[in-house]
Amino acid sequence: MSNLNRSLRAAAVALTVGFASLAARAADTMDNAYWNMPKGVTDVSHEVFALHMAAFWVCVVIGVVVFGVMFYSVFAHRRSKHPVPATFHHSTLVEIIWTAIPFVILIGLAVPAAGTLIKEYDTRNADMTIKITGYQWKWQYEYVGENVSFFSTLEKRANEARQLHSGIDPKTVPNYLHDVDNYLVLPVGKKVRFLLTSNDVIHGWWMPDLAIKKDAIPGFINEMWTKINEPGIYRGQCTVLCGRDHGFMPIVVEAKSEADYAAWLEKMKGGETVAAATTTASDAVVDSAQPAAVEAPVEAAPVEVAAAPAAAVDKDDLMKAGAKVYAANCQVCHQADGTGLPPSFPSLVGGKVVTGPIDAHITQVLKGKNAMPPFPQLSDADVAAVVTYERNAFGNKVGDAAQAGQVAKLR
Ligand code: HEC
Ligand SMILES: [Cu+2]
Repeated sequence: MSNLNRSLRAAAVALTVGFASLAARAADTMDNAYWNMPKGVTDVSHEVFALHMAAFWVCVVIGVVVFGVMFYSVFAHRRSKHPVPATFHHSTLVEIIWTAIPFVILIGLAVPAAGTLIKEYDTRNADMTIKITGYQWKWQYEYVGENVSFFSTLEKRANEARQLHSGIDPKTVPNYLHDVDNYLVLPVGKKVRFLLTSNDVIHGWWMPDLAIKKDAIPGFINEMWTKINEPGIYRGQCTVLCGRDHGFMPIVVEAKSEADYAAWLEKMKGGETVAAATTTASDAVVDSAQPAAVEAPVEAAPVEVAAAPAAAVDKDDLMKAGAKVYAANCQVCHQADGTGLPPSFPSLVGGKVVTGPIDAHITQVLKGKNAMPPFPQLSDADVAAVVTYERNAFGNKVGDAAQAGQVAKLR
């Protein structure tokens, strides 16, 4: 008997020690587990993570206690042991306890959570402000007071790969559907306030590593803020189902040191875009009195543009390039054969703009019109190509061709 007692006690001790070390190991893994919520890189995101873990462990303890009592009762009071059931009912003490304990737990969770919420909503005393506007299907970032503003769209290679029958294996595209052409660049250690709105439907701006997520609603301005602790690249997504390309408007934040950020901002004020350098090319052309004679800084331009020099491009080449630009950017609405989806998305076959003056056609692509979004992120060469393509494909036979220089002047 005492032997049995001793081994039982030993087993209990072993279990306790085992459980404690397991719990410590579990807590450690949970901190960085890819399937858990990310810990993030801001003070607020760390608080959010701590709250999340606290609630989680409370749930684990409750689960263990409740199921423990249940399994114990099922086992200890089984019928073969106690054929005659007890007849007591109602225990005021037990009822008070099982009301008081959850009450204490809930208050214990609510107090720190409210503190974090209040912090999250406090957008005062920001060092800088960025206005974010959602579009179907891209984001616009305006650095308020800095005169810097750009669009951020799905990275080009991913956009090609996602097309039906593209023949490109998405696995070969780095950060497939999680990369954009122009990153939202932010300084570390600065309180950044965001003003969030939308130009068409409701979108959602979500950046898990910064623990911020809010809806972008047309006609409303929502506020949020962040203060990033670590330089790096952070990825997020639109989180409100905003139409057919909802899954193709990712968000990328690049946090830079203050000095690097300042240098980046200076460069942007000089008119360069983050990745494509397309505006540099067009600015160079605009600044010149004789656009055709000027060589665009080809080495700074993306590969596709480099293939198209500033001098007149052959119409066949424009048509070939235009078909690709069309498939990647326009086909979702205007369809592969140009017939669109009337009445929402008009047919381009014999369209008024498509068969009208070419300048108006180019302008509509650059600036958009009503439900047609603007495409300022396309390079001059790409716009020239797609406009030429639309005018001479789908049975249209306008016959003329657009050139990059012409597009630059209309930007
Ligand atoms: C989100 C859907 C959408 C996408 C993507 C889109 N368009 Fe449109 N497009 C429209 C709508 C809507 C109109 C009608 C605008 C209006 O007149 O109110 C339109 C009209 C046009 C017209 C005028 C048609 C005519 O002749 O009357 C042209 C040209 C055009 N789009 C070109 C393009 C090009 C080039 C692209 C790609 C770079 C593109 N569109 C991408 C929705 C879209
Ligand atoms: Cu969206």
